[in-house]
Amino acid sequence: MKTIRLTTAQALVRYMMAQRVIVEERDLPLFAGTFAIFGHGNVAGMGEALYQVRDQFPTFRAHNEQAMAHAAIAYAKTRMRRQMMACTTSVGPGATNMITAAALAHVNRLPLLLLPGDVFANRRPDPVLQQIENFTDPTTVANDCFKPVSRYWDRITRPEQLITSLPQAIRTLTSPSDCGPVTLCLPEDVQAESYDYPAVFFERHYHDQLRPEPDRGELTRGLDILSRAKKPLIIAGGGVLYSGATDSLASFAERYMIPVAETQAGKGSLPWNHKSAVGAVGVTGSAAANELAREADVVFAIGCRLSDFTTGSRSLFQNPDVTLLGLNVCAFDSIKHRAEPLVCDAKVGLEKLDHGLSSTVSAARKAWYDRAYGLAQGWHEVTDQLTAKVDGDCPTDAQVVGAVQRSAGAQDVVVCAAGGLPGELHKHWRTDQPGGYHVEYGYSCMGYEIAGGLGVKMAKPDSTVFVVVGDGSYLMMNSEIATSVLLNRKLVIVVLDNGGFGCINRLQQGCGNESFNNLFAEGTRVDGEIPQVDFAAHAASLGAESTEVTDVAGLEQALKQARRHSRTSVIVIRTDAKTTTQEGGNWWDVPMAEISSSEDVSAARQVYQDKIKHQKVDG
Ligand SMILES: Cc1ncc(C[n+]2csc(CCOP(=O)(O)OP(=O)(O)O)c2C)c(N)n1
Ligand SMILES: [Mg+2]
Repeated sequence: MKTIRLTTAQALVRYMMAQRVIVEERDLPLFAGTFAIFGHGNVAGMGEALYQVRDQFPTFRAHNEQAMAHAAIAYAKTRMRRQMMACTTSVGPGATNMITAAALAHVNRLPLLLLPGDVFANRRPDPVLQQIENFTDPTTVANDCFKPVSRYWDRITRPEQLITSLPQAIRTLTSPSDCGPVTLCLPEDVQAESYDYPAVFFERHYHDQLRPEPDRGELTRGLDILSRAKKPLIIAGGGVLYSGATDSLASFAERYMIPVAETQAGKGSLPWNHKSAVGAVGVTGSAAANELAREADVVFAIGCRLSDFTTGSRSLFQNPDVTLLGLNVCAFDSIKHRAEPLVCDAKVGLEKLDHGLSSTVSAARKAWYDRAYGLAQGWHEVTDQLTAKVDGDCPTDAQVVGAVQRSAGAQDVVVCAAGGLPGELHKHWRTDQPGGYHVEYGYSCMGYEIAGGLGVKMAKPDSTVFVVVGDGSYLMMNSEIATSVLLNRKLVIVVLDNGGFGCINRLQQGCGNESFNNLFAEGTRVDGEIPQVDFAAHAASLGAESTEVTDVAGLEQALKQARRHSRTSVIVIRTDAKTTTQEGGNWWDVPMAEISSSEDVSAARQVYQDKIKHQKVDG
């Protein structure tokens, strides 16, 4: 057998480079490169291996391990999971900094290859710098924390373990159903050890997009459910986009007259003004989609996790005879809420259903579809009104969203993750294309926004990437502004400064509580002074263009300039912390104190007790 002698790190890198995909007839690497922050735990092992191939396999230097993993995740999401990136770190804090990002990739079902350095397998220098030292089990180390947030986890304690572990790791990353983060812990001594690897291990390997077909029985039941439905509603989740099923969905919905609502991950499944589109559904949903969801006799969830935000914590689907049909490539998701499962790829599933359904649509169905269209038009008017240009300082989030929307072209992308903005964007943002709306709302992780924007820009260099971010999220993680300058990946970042954690403050008050510990100006212990954070000066210090504006007209002007700048631009605007879109939406389960000395809390609890009666928890 022909062999090649390589270090573990060299073999790992070479194997990554051999993995390929064909996307839209282009022959591309599965891994677009790796982000890296070096320390003693990876600089001499992985660092050496990456240096050797730096011209063929790019290494990107970042500033925070969590943030670089966010960027890698955003890259994979933008490439619809067909291409991805790796992240290599040192041992200890560099490694554990990525745990939040691993959780984010896990919940969002996105591929991410994490390569944290690990303590010496030979244990000679124990305890090495940054080793935690378990008192009773020396095999339990900090990197074990990745286990619950990884779809595949391994520790490579001998070089030859790569031969069996790497194919499984790649299978997980490229599987439509098991997709998620893979963690391969790399003890620092093992990274540098060599082995005679079989040459065939490094042969080019192409990874097809797998499209599982449905079971015949499940398909028959699905056809039966859909053909009997008088008031069906499709809920399109991220799975529609990852499957590339958007065209199939558009024609299916039109042919069978089924309105389509979208989750946060599924937004963009249909162009916003498509005949069948009724907009966002759930807690952050449009009044149109939610009215239909309350009445629907069949909820046809496609590629959707049915999270509490989609189902209004199981209160939204109020028709007593509602049947759920769960078309999902992932069996785990397909049976939630007593759904009839249809386990298959979204595109394939829709095509099979299309084959089996009669094209004659009942009058009841037609009336429902026409009504849905009318409701959607009504919602567009709400959006027009709430996002319109206004005079005066301190606009609402929706008005800022309107200005960004007016500045964005058809190919551009909006990025967000946490705070009040995802709700406003879900309700009001309009996109014509899959991938035009990039809101991470599975983990809704503050600090994803700017780093995520960087990943989006790396994946879609020709689009303008608008990052809209609250002051809280900005302060939590902004270091990748410097990385975007360093890598020449321009972002347009709009910081909405409402003086603190606005959405949690509103939630707190909605639960009967006083403002406490959220806004700088209200109910926050201030022993010193309220910090007047100069976000524009801060962004400039990281190398960005920056400016502060006071009103929507100023914002529009600044956005125009930002489009012309070649560098990342940060635009700061003070916004109203109290006003959000009241139209649309749905109740969300946030438990309140059962006993309290506050009358307001007790009153809120009473309301809560009533609300939870409408939750349907039956499967
Ligand atoms: C890492 C992380 N910590 C805490 C939270 C809980 N949380 C959600 S939104 C929010 C406040 C966000 O503040 P900001 O970015 O200013 O947005 P705003 O609410 O003001 O719109 C907090 C603390 C979170 N989602 N992520
Ligand atoms: Mg804020």
